[in-house]
This record gives sequence, C-alpha cells and structure tokens, in this order.
Amino acid sequence: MILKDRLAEIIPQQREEMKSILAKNSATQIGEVTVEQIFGGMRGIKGLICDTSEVGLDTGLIIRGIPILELTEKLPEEIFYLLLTGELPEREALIDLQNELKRRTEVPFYVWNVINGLPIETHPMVMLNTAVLVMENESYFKKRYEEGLPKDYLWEPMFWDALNLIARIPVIGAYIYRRKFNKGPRINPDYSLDWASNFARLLGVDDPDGSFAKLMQLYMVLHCDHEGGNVSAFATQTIGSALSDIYFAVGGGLNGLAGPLHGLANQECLRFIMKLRDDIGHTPSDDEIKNYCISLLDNKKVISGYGHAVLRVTDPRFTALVNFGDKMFPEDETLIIVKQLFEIVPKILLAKGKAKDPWPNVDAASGALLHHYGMTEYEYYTVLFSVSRILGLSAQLVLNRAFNFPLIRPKSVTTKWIAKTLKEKNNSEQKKAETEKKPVEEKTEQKKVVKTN
Ligand code: HAX
Repeated sequence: MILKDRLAEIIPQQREEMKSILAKNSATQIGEVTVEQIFGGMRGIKGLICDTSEVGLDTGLIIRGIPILELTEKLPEEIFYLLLTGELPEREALIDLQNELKRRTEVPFYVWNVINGLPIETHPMVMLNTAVLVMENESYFKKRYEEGLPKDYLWEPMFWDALNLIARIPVIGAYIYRRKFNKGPRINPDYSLDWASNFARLLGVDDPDGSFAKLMQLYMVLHCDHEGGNVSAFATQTIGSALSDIYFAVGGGLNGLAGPLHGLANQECLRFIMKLRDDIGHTPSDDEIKNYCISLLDNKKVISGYGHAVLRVTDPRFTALVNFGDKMFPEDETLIIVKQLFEIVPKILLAKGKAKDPWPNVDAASGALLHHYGMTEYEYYTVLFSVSRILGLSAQLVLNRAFNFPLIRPKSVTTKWIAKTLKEKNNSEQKKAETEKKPVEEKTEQKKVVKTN
C-alpha cells in the first residue's frame, strides 16, 4: 500500500533526526515552569512532541506547516495522509488509501448488538465510545505485541488498526444517529463515494443538492487534529504510551472529548443559541443579544463557543464554517445570530477582562450549519467531532509508535511540596540578598569614615 510504504521510507529518517537532536542536546534546558502553570492545568508547558499539527496562539491550526484555511477543499483522506507523512498524496496514493478504507468498512456484527442493547436514552457519545471499546478484540496491534513483534515494528499493526477504525467509524457513527433519533434502518455504504460523502449518505440527511456532503467534508477536515496537548489527544497518547492498543487509547480520548469544556461544547453551543432565541422570543436585535450575554456572565455562566485554552485570535475553523454558511444560506436565522454574537461577545468578554481569549472557537459556528440541514439533534454533534478527530488521534498513535516514544509519566507534586519549596526558595533568596547587602553597607561605612577623617 502506497501510504504504508511511504511511512516505511520516512520513519527511519525521522528516527535518525530525533536521535541526533537528543544525542547533541539531551540536557539543554528550553523552558521553565511557574507555580501558576502547575496549578493551572499545565497550560503552556512545553513537554510533548506532536508532529501532526500545531496550534499557534495567533494563527490557529496548522497541519504540517499548512494553515487550515488552505486545506478546506481537501478530502479527509488527503488530510490523514498529510498528518502521517507531512505530504499531500498524489492521485494514485489517494485512491489507494480510499480503496484500502473501503475494504475495511465491515463492522463486526456484535457491535450492532452492543449498540442495540443500550437504552435509547443513552448519550450518543456513550454509544460511540462503547462501540469503539468493544472492538478492542479486533486489535492487530495487541495480537502482534503478544507475539513479541520487536518495538521498532509496532507502528505497522497500529497503522492497520488505525485504517480499520477510520473505515468503520462513519458506519457506526451514522447508525447511532439513525437509531437514537428514530431515523429509520441502517443505510448501506456506497463504495463509489469518498469517506466524508459516504458518511453524509449513511446519516440519511436530506441532501438534494449535495451541499450537506460538502459540509461533512469540510467539518471532517476542520476537526481532524489540534496538536497533542488538548484533552482528547493527550489522553489518547498517554494511554497509547502504555502500549495499549488503538481501541483502548482512542476510547479514552473520546471520553475526554465528551466533556463540555472540550468536544461537548458544540452541543452546548447550539443549545445556547436556541435558548437565546427562545428566551428573547423573536429574531433578536444586537442590543437584546448584548444584554442577554451580559446577564449570563453576571450569573457566572460561560458563553459557549467563546474562549480557548491556546488560541488568542478568532479560530480559523470558525471562519471557514461561517464562510461556508455565507456562501450556501446567508439568510439563515441561526447563522445570522452566530454572526451577531461574533460582533458582540468578544467586546463584552474583553470588557469583563476575565477570559484570556474572547474570540470564537470552532464550536461557535458548527451547530448552526448542521441545524440548517435539519440536523437539530445537538446531543449528536460530539459524535461528528469524534468521527473526524479519530483521524488525528490515530495518526498521532501511529507516529508515537513509529518513534518509540516512551511511557508518558510526568512528575506530580503535593501542595505541601510546593509550599515547602517556595519557603526554601524565599529563605535562600533572602539570605543571598542579605549577604549581597552586607559588603555594600560595609563599604559605605568605610567611605563615611574616610570622609569624616
Ligand atoms: N464565557 C465566560 N467566561 C469565560 C469564557 C467564556 N466563554 N471563557 C473563559 N472564561 C472565564 C473562565 O471561566 C475563567 O474564569 P474563572 O477564573 O472564574 O474560572 C477565566 O475566564 C479564565 O479562563 P481562560 O484561562 O481564559 O480559559 P481556560 O483556558 O481556562 O478555558 C475554555 C478555555 C475553552 C474551557 C473556556 O474559554 C470556556 O469555558 N469556553 C466556553 C466553552 C467552550 O466554548 N469550549 C470549547 C472549546 C473549544 C474546544 O476545545 N472544542 O473542543
């Protein structure tokens, strides 16, 4: 397979590059840690390698050196190739990857039984995560590890597991949508379609002009990866570093994605817009939106879709989604509210001075576009996010095995240790200051003596 062969070519070179950096610089210090960072979710501490993508605080997502806004026309399969290799595939390599995925779409029968056994009230993310976890039995990585495959080659079974998971996840995700929201029986895949268009078809959303499939393509590209330190990526990589297979690792990451400060924010965001619309009772004016948001903040609520742990500018993924909506349905009421919020919320957050990033993130727009296509079941939105993010989580897992990254095990400390360390530091600084002060005082005394004499 072309992608697999390409990886086999470039992995040894990249291993050598990493080895050489380490050999020459292993003790070089390139960062410091503050007490605020230790108590503050390790924000900003540089302590991980992730080559698939980076998030600049003033640029947003950059995949292998390419800003995300330059990739919006690409297929998710092309992005997966890019995440893994740093190169966009030629046509032949793309078709080869697509065929490989199509060959692997068959979902084991017991997955349907497990999903069907869950109560219908179960959150769609629980259905998805359960389905991912029960497929653990299928892991080729686990099998090869148990057979004693040397660690330099473990990335290969991880790669095949990644392809299986990526091929099946749209089929499973779409079934969850249809079952949970009573949309009718499971739809069979169409093997002539690309991965995202097939997912759109499997969901069964009415799409006479094909624009919902276009939205799925864009959505899957925009959400695929967001460097290595976010909750889902970090959880996935930590679990993977214990040589757990992809099903355990991605399952863990998806559980993190289901948190309202991370992936679940997209469901919260549309819920917030709908509630705002209902509470105001008519198409809201700018002033009504402003007062509504101020009262939310006064009541210690967060404004969903605004702020980010890393970004300090408007998320380019938000821009890409709003551009899509503007092109397709500029008169849509929900989209118009999204744009009003964009004009109003950053100013209010800036004035309040608490949020470090007052700008919209990707979730501020995504729900509005789905809502336009009648996909109003916002509880489902994090599953869409997950189907996409599995591309990045899997690519990171394959590369981490390719580079033999060790067990992730940062050191934690107790609050007592921090207090003791600070006390010792203050004492020693005080002593230092006193000893530095002494000779100066002595010198001044001497000078005084000379003067009086
Ligand atoms: N509305 C109100 N207050 C906000 C805020 C918002 N949108 N964003 C941040 N703040 C507040 C925080 O709650 C925090 O208050 P406290 O000190 O009282 O706890 C203060 O501003 C400082 O927070 P921060 O350092 O700017 O933000 P964090 O890095 O701690 O958190 C969050 C980043 C994204 C979680 C945060 O901005 C937030 O809660 N936003 C709303 C939820 C949201 O949109 N989440 C989606 C994030 C995108 C994502 O990962 N998707 O997967």
